[in-house]
Formats: sequence, structure tokens, C-alpha cells
Amino acid sequence: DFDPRPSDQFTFGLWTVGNPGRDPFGEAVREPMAPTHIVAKLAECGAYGVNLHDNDLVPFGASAAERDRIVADFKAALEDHGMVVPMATTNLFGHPVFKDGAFSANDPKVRAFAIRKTMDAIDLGVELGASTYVFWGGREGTEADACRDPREGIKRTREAMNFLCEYVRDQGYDLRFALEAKPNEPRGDIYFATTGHMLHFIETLDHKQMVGVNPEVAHETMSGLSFVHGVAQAMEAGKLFHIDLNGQRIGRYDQDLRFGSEDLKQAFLLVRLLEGTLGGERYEGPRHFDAHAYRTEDEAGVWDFARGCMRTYNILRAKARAFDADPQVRELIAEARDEGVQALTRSYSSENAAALRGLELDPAGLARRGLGYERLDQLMCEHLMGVR
Ligand code: GCO
Ligand code: MN
Ligand code: MN
Ligand code: MN
Repeated sequence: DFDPRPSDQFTFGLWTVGNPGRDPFGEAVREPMAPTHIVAKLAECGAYGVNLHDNDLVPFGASAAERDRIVADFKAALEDHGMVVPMATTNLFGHPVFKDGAFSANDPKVRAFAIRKTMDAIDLGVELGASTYVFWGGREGTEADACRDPREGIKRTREAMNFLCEYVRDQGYDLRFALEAKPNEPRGDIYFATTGHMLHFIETLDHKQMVGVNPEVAHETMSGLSFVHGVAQAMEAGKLFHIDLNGQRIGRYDQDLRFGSEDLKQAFLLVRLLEGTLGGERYEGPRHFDAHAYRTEDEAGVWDFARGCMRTYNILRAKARAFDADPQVRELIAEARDEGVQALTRSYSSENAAALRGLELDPAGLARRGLGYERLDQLMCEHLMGVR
């Protein structure tokens, strides 16, 4: 049975199931839901936890007393329903003060405000038990690119990340950062457009060991890139600290659709990678859905959406296990083994280079072999279509 359980570690943002369906052309179609209600309903659906931006819970500009009351009620709801908050983040995009960016804005006062808001939001996240802190720089970019040297955007972002890493260390928090790339929307162009850009940027930080990535299906897919390859690079680098799952079609606006609803084959390959059914290391963190229900839905449709994301993940996990256990599949992907030849190219030595020169290789013969990938892909399609 594919019904979600807390042990599956599925999480949703307050902003995801709480999305009221507002878009650039139309009003909200659903009433706002109280965070405590969202906690209760997600628990009922089988989720493990809930993630939030500071202002999803505490309204911008709330007094200290108001904040404390809201946080206490929220903690009580988490406790009552056995839910956790594994990840928290900062809203650095909603308020008009961030119209030119937050960490990369040209005005140092805006940058100072963004860093201070993030310090407060980190305190809130840690108070709720978060161990991962996400940075999505929705406003960090441009339309009028003449407004700054883009290298300044990068440098200011580095200063902010270094500052905030030190803040976390200084407070003694046990918290890791996860950077989320997006190519555009809401800005015309956003700095660090892909997970690959982020992975390099991280290597330039003072405390790079505490910083990884939070790739999102929709964001790499919008650029027409392979999300699976981006995630694989992050995993291989030990940098997949968190993940945003949803559905998206290439070339469109950020759709944030129900996981697996548009891209079953890619979703299958992603789950296979995360679950390690091919044999590699498994991703152990939460499976977070950063998506929302269609604008056509009422509240009941929102919970259908949430259950759908989780069931699809579990179904794909079962399919991935079956696929990788299928003897025909195993035969097709069994790699050619020639330990002697393999040893020659594993690392350089002048002896290996000389032996390589002397090696009998037959490119025409190697090129003639068919690899059977048509059969392999068809087998994958048949697993997905449920006939195997
Ligand atoms: C988006 C982003 C956001 C972030 C969120 C957490 O396209 O709107 O994906 O949903 O993930 O702000 O940082
Ligand atoms: Mn997104
Ligand atoms: Mn989105
Ligand atoms: Mn996201």
C-alpha cells in the first residue's frame, strides 16, 4: 500500500498547501488557512513535517509578544500532531523593500535589513527545531542589468553567506544552509541560475562544509536542463542537503505542480536516484514538496493534491525497486568488465601511459556493438505503464 507514513519523511511548506491560488492575473480562490490547521491536516494525510518562511507563521512587523504567542500555539500544534519542522527559510522577496534584491541590493541599508531579518528567522527556525536553513534569492537579480556589475551581486551574496555562517557558529546552532537556484521569476534573471552555479559558489565560502544545495524540479526544468543530472552532481559532491519536489513542463512559468504529474519518466529516474535502488548511496533527508494545488481546487482538493504528491513518490519508489531488480534490466545495464584495462586508466603513471600506448584496441569493433538501450528504455516505460 502506497499511503504515506511519517517514516517516509514527507514534508510540505506552510506556503505550499496554504497557497490561496493568487496569480498575476487573478485573485485568491481559497481562504487563508491557519498554520495550526495546516499542521493538523498534514499529519492526518501522513506527512512527517512542515517547513516555513518566517512570515508564513509570524506576520511581517508583528510585536515580540504577538510573535511569542503565535510560536507557542504553533509549537503546541506540532506537539499535538507529532509533526516536526526540519527546514526553515526567510521571506526576502515579498516586502517591497526587496524590490532591488535583498543580499545583493544596491542600497547597503536594504542589505543590512535582509541580513538582520535572516538572523531573526534563523532564531525562529532553530527554536522550532529546524536543522536545515534554505536560501532562495527570489529577488536577487535584475531586469535592467545596467544597474550593477553582476560580480557585485555575487560578492555581496558571498559576504551575506559568510556573515550568516558565522552567526550560526557564534550562536552554537546545529544548522546547515541549503542554497536554492532558480533561473528567473520573479526577476527577469536571477543570479546563480542553476544548481551547478550554486555548487561552485559554495566552494568559495569561508565555511563551505556547512553549505549545500536545495535543488527544485521546476527550476532546472524551466531552463530545459536535466534535474536528475543536477541532483546527481550535488549528491556526488556530498552537497544534497535538501530537495524541493514538484512537477513542471519545460519552457513555462514556474508551475509548482503536483509531484510526478507532468514528468513521470524524469520523476521515476529522480526517485530511483534518491532511493539508491541502482546501488548508489541513498539520500536520507526529508522529501519536501514545494508545490501547490491547481487554482480550480477548494480545500478538499488541496488535501487530494498533498496525498497525491506523497502517493506518487511511494509508487515510484516501488517501481524503481522493481525495475532495478528486474533480471532483464540488470543484464542490459551490466557493465563490460575488464579489470586489467580499467586499472590502466584509473590513475596516471608513466607506466600506465606506456601500457595504454601499447594496448590492442579495436575502435571499429567497439563501435559496431549495439548497446540495447532501446530495450532498456522500453522496459522502463513498461514498468511505468504497469505491465511488468
Ligand atoms: C519559488 C521557490 C520558493 C522557495 C521557498 C523556500 O519558486 O517560489 O521555489 O518556493 O523554495 O521560498 O526558500
Ligand atoms: Mn520554485
Ligand atoms: Mn515556485
Ligand atoms: Mn523551492
